[in-house]
Amino acid sequence: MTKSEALFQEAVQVIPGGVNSPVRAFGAIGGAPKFIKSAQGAYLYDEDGNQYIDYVGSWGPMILGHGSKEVLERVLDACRRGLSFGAATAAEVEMAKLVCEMVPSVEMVRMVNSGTEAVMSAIRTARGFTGRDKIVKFTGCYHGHSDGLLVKAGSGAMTVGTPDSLGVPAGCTKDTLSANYNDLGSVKGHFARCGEEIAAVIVEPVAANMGVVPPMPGFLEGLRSLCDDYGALLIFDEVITGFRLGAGGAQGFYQVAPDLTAFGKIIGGGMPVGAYGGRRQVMELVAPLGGVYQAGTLSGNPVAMAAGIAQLTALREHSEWYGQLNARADWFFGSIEALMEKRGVPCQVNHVGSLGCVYFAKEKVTDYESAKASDTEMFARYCREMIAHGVYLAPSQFEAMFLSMAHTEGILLRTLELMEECLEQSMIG
Ligand code: HOZ
Repeated sequence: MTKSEALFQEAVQVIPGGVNSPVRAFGAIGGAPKFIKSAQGAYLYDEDGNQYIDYVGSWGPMILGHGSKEVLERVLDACRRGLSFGAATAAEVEMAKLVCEMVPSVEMVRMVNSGTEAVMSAIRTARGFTGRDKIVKFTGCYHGHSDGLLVKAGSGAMTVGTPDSLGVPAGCTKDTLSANYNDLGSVKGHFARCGEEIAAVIVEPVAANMGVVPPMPGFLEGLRSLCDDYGALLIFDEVITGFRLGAGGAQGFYQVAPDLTAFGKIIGGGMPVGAYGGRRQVMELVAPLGGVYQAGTLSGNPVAMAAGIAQLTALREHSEWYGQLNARADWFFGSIEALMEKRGVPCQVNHVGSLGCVYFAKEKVTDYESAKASDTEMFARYCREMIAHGVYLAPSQFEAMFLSMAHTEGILLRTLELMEECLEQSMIG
């Protein structure tokens, strides 16, 4: 038995499913999860001493690669000065200024501890601002695990087959309306029926929790106009896309400005952080300035701020990195497509910049239904083979692949070689 297997056996006795977040249990692909001991650059190392090329990157934040020197030095320095004060710090001001400077639609920002908290608070703020209760979300988009948003959710909720969670009182979701991603008509329908009651439309500008589904041309712009027409707010959940598709996130990439934005893990450079921000007039409603209450002892934690400042500063100072990373990613995902075609594997490779997904599907994937049509059995076989060959992929068809600055051309080429070896085994099943 491997150390990972032994640890998993122990873990399931004391942690539900043996993991602290459902997708990590490998339930969608089978087998015991790998227990990770350390990471450096583009590599992960498990408790058994195996090395993996990592395409999870802690689900996005490790855009500089693991163990970035800038981030580590700043974090260690912050640790020596104190782990938590529960009081205002200069680092929070520096962090807020960085976010506002890099994302022009954000004029004020509030730090929280996770993407879940960021989204939940952004929605409360939108409801407070508009005096309305209803929100529109998209089927297959995942916005964290707060009650009102576990409606037709993506990510782990999609994998474990509980897109609507148990334990959520009907009252908590009665104001959540679902629409179809990339289908403006479905959003228009909601506005036509009850536009005056809709506080906000929340969307992942690139849906990255049902695999990766790019917005079709005009979709984000259409949401912007509908919100303007009906006096609703547009909220972008940039937990995955923020500071990844470019310094200005998806909103900079697609040139559509939301009223509010939720950020997550990436602004913590690997530490637990989230933030929400947007138009000054809206954010001025947040306590203690306004009547929308939200608080937290660990919000703006000095160690997390140190990591975030180091990562965002590096990204701001080297904006050319995005061009390099995205170009490398274009080539890599294009090569995967070519490889699959060569081997006659029916598949769709979706990607936007350094975010991508290989779906084992015959038809284009543009929304939840087409994502669900992919062959998850085939994915499971392929994913197990890839991991066995030393390529660590998210253990679910409905999660993204993340590239980092540490994924050199050599590492990507090696991945393609390993992928070619794996395809045969996974096709046979
Ligand atoms: N919901 C996360 C990915 N979209 C997974 C988080 C985790 O397991 O760490």
